Amino acid sequence: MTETDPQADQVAELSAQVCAADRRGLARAITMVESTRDDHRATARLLLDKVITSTGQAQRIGITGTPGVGKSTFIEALGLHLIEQGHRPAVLAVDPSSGRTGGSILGDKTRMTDLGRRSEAFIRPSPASGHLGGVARRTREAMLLCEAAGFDVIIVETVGVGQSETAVADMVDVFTLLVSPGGGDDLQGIKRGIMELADLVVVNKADGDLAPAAGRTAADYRHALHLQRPRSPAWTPEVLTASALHQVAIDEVWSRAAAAHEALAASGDLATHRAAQAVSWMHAEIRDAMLAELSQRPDVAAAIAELETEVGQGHRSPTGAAGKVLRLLQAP
Ligand SMILES: Nc1nc2c(ncn2[C@@H]2O[C@H](COP(=O)(O)OP(=O)(O)O)[C@@H](O)[C@H]2O)c(=O)[nH]1
Ligand SMILES: [Mg+2]
Repeated sequence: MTETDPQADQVAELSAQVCAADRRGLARAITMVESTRDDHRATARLLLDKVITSTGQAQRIGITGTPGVGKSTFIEALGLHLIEQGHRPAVLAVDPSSGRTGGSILGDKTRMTDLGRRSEAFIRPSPASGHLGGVARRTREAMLLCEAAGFDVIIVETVGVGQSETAVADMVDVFTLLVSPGGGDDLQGIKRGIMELADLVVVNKADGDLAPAAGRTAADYRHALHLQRPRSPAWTPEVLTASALHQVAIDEVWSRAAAAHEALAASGDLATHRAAQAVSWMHAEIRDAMLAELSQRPDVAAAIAELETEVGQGHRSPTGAAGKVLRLLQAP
């Protein structure tokens, strides 16, 4: 009767360690969800199912901005401020470039040395793997594990490459755009779609010679935001100025982020939003699992290879080819 199931044992051990806020256990659990090995994925699924009821208590904050705008400096200052306030921040990242180039755009986590040294904080760089969907999924799963471990503010950082801002906006509650002081040209450099996702815009580097320009940039952004419809009737996006380097107005940024969170929660939009996010993650998981399943059926994989040629040469329609693959899948 006491037959052991190594996978169940491992899940029980990891989930106990995570829920006991054991940092090494948490790091191991995240490594498990980041792995693409089939057995690791299976363990990760069981683990996530086990901890899911211990998640959802954190404030999930996204931060984006172009390289050099001061994200790392800002997150370190914010993280230290949060610790002072009695919070336990976890910092995660979505950086789809890190796998491909071997060097990350974001990844200078060494810059966050003071925060990294604090036992109240947890910093995890972006999973180093190819496509955005996979990287985003693993960050989402790491976020859940961090929440189960009792981290109560999750900061997810990304840089404005490809669709990574959208992916991060889709996993957080409050999305923050960090910008530099600069003229109107700068404002136009920010993709329109990104502005529409922002709950807060922070003009960083509002210090020294850059202070007057920061004020003008803030006014430009206020004007631009004024022209667009807020994402939620409960919260109108705000523009703030701050200096991450000199730790000026970090407290104010946090208090406005917390206010946004509170307003969204009070209106019920936060719950609606999270439910929609979770359901859309599920659909993404189903799609990925289906595709993985497809590639594991040799007959189907061979048919797809043939169909690719036919479709490429224009002998068969893409729709017809997809239908043929589906019929093959349904065959026993
Ligand atoms: N003057 C000033 N410089 C800053 C500020 N925040 C960051 N920097 C500098 O900007 C550069 C890029 O910062 P970093 O945090 O690495 O930017 P990231 O690429 O967005 O992560 C570094 O040299 C920082 O010291 C700030 O508030 N004021
Ligand atoms: Mg950085």
